[in-house]
Amino acid sequence: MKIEKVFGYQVLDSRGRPTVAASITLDDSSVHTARVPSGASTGAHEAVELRDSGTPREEKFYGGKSVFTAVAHINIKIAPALVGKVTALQEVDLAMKEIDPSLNHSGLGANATLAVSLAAAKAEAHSKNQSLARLFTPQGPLLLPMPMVNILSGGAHANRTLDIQDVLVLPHGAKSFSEALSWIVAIRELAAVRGREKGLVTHLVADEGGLGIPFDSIEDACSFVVSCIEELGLKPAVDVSLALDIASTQFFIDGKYELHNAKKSYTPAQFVDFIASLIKNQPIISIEDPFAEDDWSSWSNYAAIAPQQLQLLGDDLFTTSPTRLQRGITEKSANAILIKPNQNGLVSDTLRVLESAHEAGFKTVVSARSGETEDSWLSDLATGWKAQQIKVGSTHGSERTAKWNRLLEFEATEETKFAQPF
Ligand code: 2PG
Ligand code: MG
Repeated sequence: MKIEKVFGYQVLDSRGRPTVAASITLDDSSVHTARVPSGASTGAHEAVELRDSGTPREEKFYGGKSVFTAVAHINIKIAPALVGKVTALQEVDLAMKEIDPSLNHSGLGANATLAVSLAAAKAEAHSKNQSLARLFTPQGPLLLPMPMVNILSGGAHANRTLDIQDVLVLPHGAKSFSEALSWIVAIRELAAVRGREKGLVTHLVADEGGLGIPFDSIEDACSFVVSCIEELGLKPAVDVSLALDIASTQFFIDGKYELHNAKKSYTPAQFVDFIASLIKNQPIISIEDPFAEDDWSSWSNYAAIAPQQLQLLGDDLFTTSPTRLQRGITEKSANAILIKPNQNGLVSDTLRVLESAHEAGFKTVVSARSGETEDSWLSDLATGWKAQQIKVGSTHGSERTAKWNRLLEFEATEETKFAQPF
């Protein structure tokens, strides 16, 4: 099938901030639309998200965050290069690289390129009469990813109620995706009730749908979630383990890790020890960004002493970049990578990063952003790509449940297997 029209426009994300949508119309008149997400704790090495701040296109009521420049790039630069071509993700991505050869997509904007790339993937799936997940796994059971789900939010997502960004749970003892999700919903509900009883603020639903409950110490936040897991009759470390997103780049200031709520300041070497003791004392199976995005030596120092079964996960460290992943593999900085398509800017290149990670024996977690939309392509990608893990925030907010519901749809209607990465 051929591409008849490519069209970009501005929509809103779950924080009410502008983001880019793109639609591709094929010559059978079908329309394939994709919307891109946006982060808050954004890594310095991510592909460039174009916003209009300081440009003539800036829309005054959006505080510089409008995306009309990126939208114009779709309509004026990308569309003419694609109209009339056969729809194929690889070709579309290649055409955009020819228009803007920069590695970080600073010319067109990664928000423009990703919107078109995703729409192209959806259009190609349609042209083959497949779902987006089946475009990548045409045959055999679909591998449903293990959900890594936010219970407590802090950092940039919840006005720093916690020094770290998230306390999440991994229900690795569950036998099916739907059982895993039922445990998570129960843990989040109970955490809300117990938090309220203790007089902690729980009215706040944070950016990713988690609970914004303030704790001064990371250990106390972890123990609180563990107590909820136990109260439900689930066994910590056996049924459900903790996962933390430390998002430490956010509090790495002048070479020191500054925990404001805990009123503590650590040198990198001291912070390595701090993380090591946290991991010893709590049933944590995965830790993301324990060290800052360019503090490579702390990463490899800790990796050398970390328990073997611990998932040491790079988000801001790798920013879904092939070169940064390569460095991490060489320096043995981590053993897992967070895969965020909008950190990279193209679907095909994001898949290549995931494949290189798997080849190097790394685990992969396909991840949403804190600013999301009701689109559910992420669930198709995580499943079709056999990522084995997915992170989309909590179980509140339609932009989050859209992803969970897509996975429940696969489980209900397709032949599936539930990934067991732990
Ligand atoms: C992260 C993400 C999602 P953000 O740090 O992993 O939780 O946050 O999208 O704000 O970068
Ligand atoms: Mg992160």
